[in-house]
Amino acid sequence: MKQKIVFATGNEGKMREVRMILDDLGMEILSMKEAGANPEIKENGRTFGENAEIKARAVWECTGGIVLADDSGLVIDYLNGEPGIYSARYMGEDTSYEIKNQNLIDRVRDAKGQERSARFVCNIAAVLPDGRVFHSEETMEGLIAEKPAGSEGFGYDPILYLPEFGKTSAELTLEEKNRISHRGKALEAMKKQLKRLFEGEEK
Ligand code: ITT
Repeated sequence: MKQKIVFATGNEGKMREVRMILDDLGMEILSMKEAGANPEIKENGRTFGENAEIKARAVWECTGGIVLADDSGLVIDYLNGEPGIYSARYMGEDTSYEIKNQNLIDRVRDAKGQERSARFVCNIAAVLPDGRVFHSEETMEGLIAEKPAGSEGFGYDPILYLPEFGKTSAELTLEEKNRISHRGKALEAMKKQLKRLFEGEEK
């Protein structure tokens, strides 16, 4: 039987990326919904890492096994790190990203060049069957775009402009984004940690 990993997210955009990135592990990847877990999760941590661990642990309490979670967000230097760990909740969970993205662009309108620096951050927490927790964290660096562009991805992708590509994150294909993104890199690092652990345990 295939080994399973449960991924503790309710965000479909994240889940689509995660499935592609974890595909080569040869394990069955289940969303928490598919695993039948729907715990009440209070994301009251002070960092991406604390929140990722809160989500992974809450789902692990329901399912056991291996559970991964992602806490991520957009950090804008000109706004002292906002929206940061509050990215999903910024202006309210039900406010459209069209409105949130335009609002952030408006708030940085006086910033020029490098003053517009920003990044996506992703922390992945993994809880193992025995309850041990491991983390990985990565970023994708860019600038806040002058105007939103692109329709791929989700969330704040249309406003993170990536100078090396001359495009926003929402103008990359799923494959291109996964190769360079905060989530792609953090999950690759986590895959390495997990492989090392499993190999160590088989000896
Ligand atoms: P879960 O907690 O269920 O995983 P969530 O969307 O609430 O879903 P977070 O608390 O980690 O997840 O918030 C992450 C938010 O940061 C997300 O909703 C987007 O607004 C933003 N974000 C993170 N990664 C992103 C990406 O790759 N592209 C665009 N926006 C991203």
